[in-house]
Amino acid sequence: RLCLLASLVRHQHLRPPGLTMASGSEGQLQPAPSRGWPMDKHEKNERDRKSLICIEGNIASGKTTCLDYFSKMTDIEVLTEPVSKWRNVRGHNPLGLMYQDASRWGITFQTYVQLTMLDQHTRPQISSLRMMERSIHSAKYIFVENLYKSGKMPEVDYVVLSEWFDWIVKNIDVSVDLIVYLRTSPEICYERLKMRCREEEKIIPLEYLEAIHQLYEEWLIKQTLFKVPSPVLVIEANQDTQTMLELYEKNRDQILTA
Ligand code: DCM
Ligand code: MG
Repeated sequence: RLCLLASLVRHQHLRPPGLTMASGSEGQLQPAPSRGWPMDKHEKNERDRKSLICIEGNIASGKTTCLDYFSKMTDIEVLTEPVSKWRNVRGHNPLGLMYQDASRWGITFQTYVQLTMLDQHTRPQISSLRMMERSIHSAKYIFVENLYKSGKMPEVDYVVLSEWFDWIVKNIDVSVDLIVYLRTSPEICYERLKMRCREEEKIIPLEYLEAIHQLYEEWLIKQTLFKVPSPVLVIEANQDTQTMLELYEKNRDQILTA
């Protein structure tokens, strides 16, 4: 499947408008990273026949619309971000606490995000294709990084979380076969955020979305900051819902080639 995708990438003319491969992966697809966790042969073969696509993008970039579209196909397993757990873990709301006071609660929330995303990555995969909203990789490279870079996460919190993350990547299979990056302008996300009206997110300023956007661009487009775990397919996603749905329809097969 990766070979097929690689050949599609090399033959630029096969790519419909609105879709590009990120520069760092252009024409030189890397094989999926080797899996560190000791697995017996049977288990490894089972996993190798299955693919994981992660839908990445800024807050309110339209990931849910994208996942909703693909969830209508019976042979795809869709895992959305476990936001309801993040808003209610045994009666506590770490997402809300993080937005109220990131310096105090950033580590608490991101530790829980890392755990719940690890749970998603390692859940037994039933169908041959799974789509996930974001990944353990963006949790670390985008959100934890942003908290640290903006001075809201103390270095010791950042280091401890990084140690956990590095251990996980080295010892557990959290590999990804394709990242689909929904590329939006922060202003568009800001508008969509206001419309969806999630209580905890009402205090998010435009500057926060700009910072997250910048990190996504550096990670997935420039590919200068951190390891990119798979090839990246970029979808320009500023357009309205109807146009986006048509774009997914038109490019369905190419996205699913992964
Ligand atoms: N979120 C976060 N840190 C993460 C992942 C998500 O702070 N590692 C937040 C951003 C949004 C919400 O969770 O407020 C998820 O919504 P969305 O999927 O629209 O980004
Ligand atoms: Mg979402």
